[in-house]
Amino acid sequence: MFATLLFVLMFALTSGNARRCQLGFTNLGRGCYLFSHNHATYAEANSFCLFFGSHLADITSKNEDDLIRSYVLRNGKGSQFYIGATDLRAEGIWTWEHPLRKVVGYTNWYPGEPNNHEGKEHCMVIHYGHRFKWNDAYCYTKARFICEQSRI
Ligand SMILES: [Ca+2]
Ligand SMILES: [Ca+2]
Repeated sequence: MFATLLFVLMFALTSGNARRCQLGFTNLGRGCYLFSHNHATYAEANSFCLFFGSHLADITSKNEDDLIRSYVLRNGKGSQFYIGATDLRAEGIWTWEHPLRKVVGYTNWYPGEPNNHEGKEHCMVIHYGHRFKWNDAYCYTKARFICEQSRI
């Protein structure tokens, strides 16, 4: 099954139209995104995205944020998704991981977040209960996640 998936993926990679996204990824605006159906910790989600030639999504503009939020609201297959920022390196200093840079400029934290609840929240999620605005959450919760890839 996994071998078949890999074969299909390789085929999609080599025969893909330049304007389309890799198999499994959805085109929104200028990006390609994979909205996972499986649940993983932050570290597992990060590895999954990298394995498929992508990275956990970094959301750097209102336009990109609106596209992703409206997609998950419409498609509603999960309540919580990891995206690609943490403050694991230094508490309270949020960084997008790919490429590594501080979360500055556009932000969309839910009111009261990030709150580093119990001193244990270091990974960014978007949650249905927060209208998919940003929250800091535990990194080891099994949650869905969003990978992002440049167009191929
Ligand atoms: Ca934190
Ligand atoms: Ca929080």
